[in-house]
Amino acid sequence: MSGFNRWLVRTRQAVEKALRSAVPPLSTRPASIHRAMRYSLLSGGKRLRPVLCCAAAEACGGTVRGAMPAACAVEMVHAYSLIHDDLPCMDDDDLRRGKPTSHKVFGEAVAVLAGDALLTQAFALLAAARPRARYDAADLTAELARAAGSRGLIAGQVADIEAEGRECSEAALYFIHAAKTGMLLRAALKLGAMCAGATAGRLAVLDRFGFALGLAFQIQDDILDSTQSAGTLGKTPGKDAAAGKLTFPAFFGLERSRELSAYWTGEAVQALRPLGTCGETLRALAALILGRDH
Ligand code: GRG
Repeated sequence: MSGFNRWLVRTRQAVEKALRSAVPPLSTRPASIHRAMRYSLLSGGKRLRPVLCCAAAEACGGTVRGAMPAACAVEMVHAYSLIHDDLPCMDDDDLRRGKPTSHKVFGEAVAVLAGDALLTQAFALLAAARPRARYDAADLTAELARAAGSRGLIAGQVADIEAEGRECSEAALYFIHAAKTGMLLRAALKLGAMCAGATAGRLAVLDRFGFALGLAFQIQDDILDSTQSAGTLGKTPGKDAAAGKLTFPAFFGLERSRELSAYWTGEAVQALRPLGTCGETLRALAALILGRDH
């Protein structure tokens, strides 16, 4: 196993352990909400955002341990967004990560509340974080709020819903995906760097990397969605196209989407240059993320 693969296994294990203890156990009343929170949070995602957060911390001289509260907070926001995105009033999905979606198992009311509770708990974690010099818990909280709020994730989701079945511009396509996918990836990287006390210059480097990585990741996701099976993806494929969603393959076709994915991958790698050898793990993660099949 390569040094990077060993790092990845170790870091993912540390993330899983931290996530398990970051939400109340089933013995906390009411058990139903904690069961639903744990079902979605601990159901085997790729943990890309927490791992990027930890790698960014190390690239800036910090530690995985120091970045862990922020890494868990970002994953909780991600888990909340997936629960809500799968609801009948949004994408109406039955399958996520190869398992029934939260509302299919627990009913809509508990699923909505599990998402709300995970989002709330994410900010509680950050409020208790003790980052290094330059930043405090309020800075971390503001960063995550910016990414998750109505100028970030939610902006992307609303623009996505409003674009459905309509003729839209290339700018609208980029806006939706830079917000829906890019904002949380950028926040994961910046929060990791902030936990390490990184300079504003370093944060800007990671932000540029996250922006390009987010676009490459989303284009790749759209391509996978239109070319892979439910078994590989762990979710129902082709739903976006069927719903008239504004995706990269729908707008540009598969061939051009593949070129764009390669272009933004190149931009992401280029953005890491100022980090020199400190950016090695992030570079390896970008290659892994963009070579994935689910
Ligand atoms: C606030 C309801 C709400 C939604 C915000 C994030 C989002 C918008 C919706 C979630 C669905 C979606 C298609 C998001 C785009 C980003 C993306 C491809 C998410 C899947 O991320 P992975 O592949 O998932 O990292 P795992 O399962 O590995 O954690």
